[in-house]
Amino acid sequence: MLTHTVEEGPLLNRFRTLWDEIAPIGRDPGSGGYLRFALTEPELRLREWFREQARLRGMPVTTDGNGNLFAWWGDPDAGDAVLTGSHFDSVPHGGAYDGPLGIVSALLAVDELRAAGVAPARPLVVGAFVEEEGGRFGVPCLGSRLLTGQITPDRAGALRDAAGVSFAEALGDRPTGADPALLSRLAAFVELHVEQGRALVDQDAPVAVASAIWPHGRWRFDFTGEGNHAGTTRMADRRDPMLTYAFTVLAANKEARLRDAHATVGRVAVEPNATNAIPSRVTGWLDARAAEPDTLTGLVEAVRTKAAERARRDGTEVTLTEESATPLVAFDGGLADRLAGLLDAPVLPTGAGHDAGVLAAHVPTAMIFVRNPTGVSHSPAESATDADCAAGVTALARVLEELTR
Ligand code: HGY
Ligand code: MN
Ligand code: MN
Repeated sequence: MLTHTVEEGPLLNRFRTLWDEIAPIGRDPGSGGYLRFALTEPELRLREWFREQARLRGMPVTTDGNGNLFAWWGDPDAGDAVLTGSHFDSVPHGGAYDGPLGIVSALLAVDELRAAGVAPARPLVVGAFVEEEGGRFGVPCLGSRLLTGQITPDRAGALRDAAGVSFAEALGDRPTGADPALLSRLAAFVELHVEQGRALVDQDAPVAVASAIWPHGRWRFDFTGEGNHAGTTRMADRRDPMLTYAFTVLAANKEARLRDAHATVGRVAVEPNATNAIPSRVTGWLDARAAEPDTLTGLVEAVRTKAAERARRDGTEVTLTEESATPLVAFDGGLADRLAGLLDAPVLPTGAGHDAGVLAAHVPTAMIFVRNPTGVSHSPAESATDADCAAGVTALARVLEELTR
């Protein structure tokens, strides 16, 4: 096990030292991206690393029975605690920073406060949420949705990964679900996250405070037709769901552009998925997001209508199933303004979902973004400079000092 005592020296070096401890974990040598799916070996190693880092800091670790971990500086039962943290899991071949930066920065912020002799007047707790990306079990922010009761333990426990393993099996037990007692002991939640866009690069600012998260969701399209031989079936006789799927992808792109919204189909499954067989079924997942709820509703309805029209032409069937939905999240305005003033930082919305977006309905919540020079995320190209990450730690430490007075 890699052990690490708090290094002396500039924060930038201490960031790099701690960061280098986790950088190799789950990294795919081919793509340079990360394969850190919830509760699989790489993410389990990161959870163990988290426990070790907490132990080195004398911070007891609790769990809420849903796979979320909490390392406490102060009495877990005292109440009025300030939570900070993020997630370890990644999308397939995702970047290094999305998630882990919030956890590493939180640990280093604790070190900064202690080195400055700060004694928080209320508990400070570092959280690691499970399955934020939904990359293994299909529902994003699964851990924070369980904690807040947004999803039932039965539905969450029954979610299965591509190999058929259920979340309950991966967790080792049925998730316990909502924990209102824990939520009632939280006074605030601040999540630091790498920015997933170019706003900070264009504003030349190292950190920003979040104002809102766009409403967004995931919808599963199931297209069914008639599987048949690629060589002997006349084009006029086909009922090819791949055709309806392809048209739907183009329609989603067009309808999003018309609404200045975002629509992505990044995941598809084909049965039987053979080069020389007309598919019997094609499943495509639509990720749709828009600045306003009505725009999002209109976008999804337009895509559904176009898909149904095309299915009639193709002689195929199409069904649409909502798999997850996140309403517009307007972060606590007073808190956002207070942090923006404290940090002299810009305030900006994001189209990316976060655990902070789930907790915001239960606890005063804020987000701090750290500049991403490429603006790219959910890709190996995601990046952040050590200097900006150190600036993020400093910003988070100042915010936590302010909130735990
Ligand atoms: O998909 C998202 O917006 C987040 O990164 N889970
Ligand atoms: Mn992400
Ligand atoms: Mn994230």
